[in-house]
Amino acid sequence: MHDMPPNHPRYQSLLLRDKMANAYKEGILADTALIAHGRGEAFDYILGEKTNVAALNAIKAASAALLLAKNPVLSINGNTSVLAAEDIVKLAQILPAKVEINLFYRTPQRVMKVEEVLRKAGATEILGKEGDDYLPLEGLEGPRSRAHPEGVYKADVVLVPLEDGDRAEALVALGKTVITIDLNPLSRTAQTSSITIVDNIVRAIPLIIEEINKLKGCPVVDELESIVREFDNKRNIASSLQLIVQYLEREGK
Ligand code: PTJ
Repeated sequence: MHDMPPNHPRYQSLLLRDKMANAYKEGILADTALIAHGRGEAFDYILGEKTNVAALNAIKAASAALLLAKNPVLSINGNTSVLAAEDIVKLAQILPAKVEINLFYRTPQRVMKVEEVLRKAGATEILGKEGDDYLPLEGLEGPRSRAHPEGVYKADVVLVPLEDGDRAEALVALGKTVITIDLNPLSRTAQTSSITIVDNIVRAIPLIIEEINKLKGCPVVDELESIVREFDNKRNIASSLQLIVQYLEREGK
């Protein structure tokens, strides 16, 4: 970490930047990962860097969908592994859910690096490794179409944080419930997913864990089903946009 006093107003954000820059140097991240991170930061700024009510609403629906799933899978890319590996492992354990590496810019070296990050965070079973079986996902081309037969391929609910639009669209077209975490409510991923959490992944995953622990006590499946049924993603994304507008109006006064 560069010399940065903890009382610096942008301390948390600078810590994350440093983590990402180091991970890039270690070869864990894609060439454009830092650009993706910067875009996320910009949206986080205009959301007041806080989890808002619309995000909490989506987090509740996502948690219920994950609890109801027969085969939930957490799909992990470079950015997600660097920003949230420990929380991802915790989430996979409490559900339980499978963890699968899926990279947009897939190279064998990066797959191994991401695997190492997940192992260091405590993951024991990881799908999508080099040499693992895979089947092509309809609607995607090349290495990006790889899906593990026991993982994303047969999953009913998939969490795909910080994803690209094509993949989210392809998974939805295959009839899967797609949950994403994306700070940009206008991205194609955000717009096409089944449940979109417009929040920073570093805040959202711990909140999903908290919500799942709460909902786990829920004795009736009906209640979880009605949480998912009543959730309207389009309306919820519109609320996120409204909250951005309100925040900017307040700041502009
Ligand atoms: O590791 P790979 O090869 O799979 O590549 C990963 C990246 C993220 C580089 C790749 O999937 C990509 O280029 O993604 P995009 O199309 O830039 O989309 C990433 C989305 O995540 C953008 O809409 C960002 O606003 C959003 N985002 C970035 N950082 C965060 C975030 N959302 C939530 N929390 C963040 N910390």
